[in-house]
Amino acid sequence: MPRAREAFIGLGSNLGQPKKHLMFALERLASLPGYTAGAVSSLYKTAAVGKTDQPAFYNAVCRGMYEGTPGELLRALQALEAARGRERSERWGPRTLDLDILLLGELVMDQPDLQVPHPRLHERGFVLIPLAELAPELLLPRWGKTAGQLWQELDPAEKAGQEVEKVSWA
Ligand code: A4P
Ligand code: MG
Repeated sequence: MPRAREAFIGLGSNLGQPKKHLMFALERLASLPGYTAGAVSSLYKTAAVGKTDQPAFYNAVCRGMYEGTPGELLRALQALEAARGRERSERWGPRTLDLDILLLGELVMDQPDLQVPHPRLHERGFVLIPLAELAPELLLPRWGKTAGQLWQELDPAEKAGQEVEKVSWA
């Protein structure tokens, strides 16, 4: 059995009833074999990044301990996405539920189907802001900086249009 690692998972949704999809994912994660749930960030309403002509997203980050391989965690997250009717029609397009592995302890891996830390984490307010809320002191592997530092240091041109607004989970 692999050793337990601290997992940070990014949650996103911009189709149907986003809060319900995210709450479903958090509930199911809490009972995922090998996963021990920890804190969940605030909920954020965020302007779509990448492909901008789509509805605003709801994003959050959760932390927990995961005892299993990275591939097992990816497959478990993809099963939860599928359970919410996720269809992969276009890259970066609208989705009912997107679950990304952001960090797995100190692990750095770069395989075609799985990169950890998440390769675009450092340029996205919808990840960095909730991550900084949950783990303000954590130095992220690969960058050796905190999430807050990465956000502050991000090129203003990349930051432009990345509105991130805290909203209620209720
Ligand atoms: N994959 C590789 N590494 C990982 C990882 N660390 N965690 C692979 C999860 N998956 C990982 O993902 C495509 C493939 O990435 C998977 O098959 C897996 O093997 P996907 O979820 O099928 O497709 P996607 O999400 O459309 O693509 P991608 O490249 O993962 O997109 P991103 O980077 O996740 O961006 N704007 C706002 N405001 N909020 C958002 O949540 N999300 C995206 C998606 C774009 N803009 C957004 C948001
Ligand atoms: Mg994804």
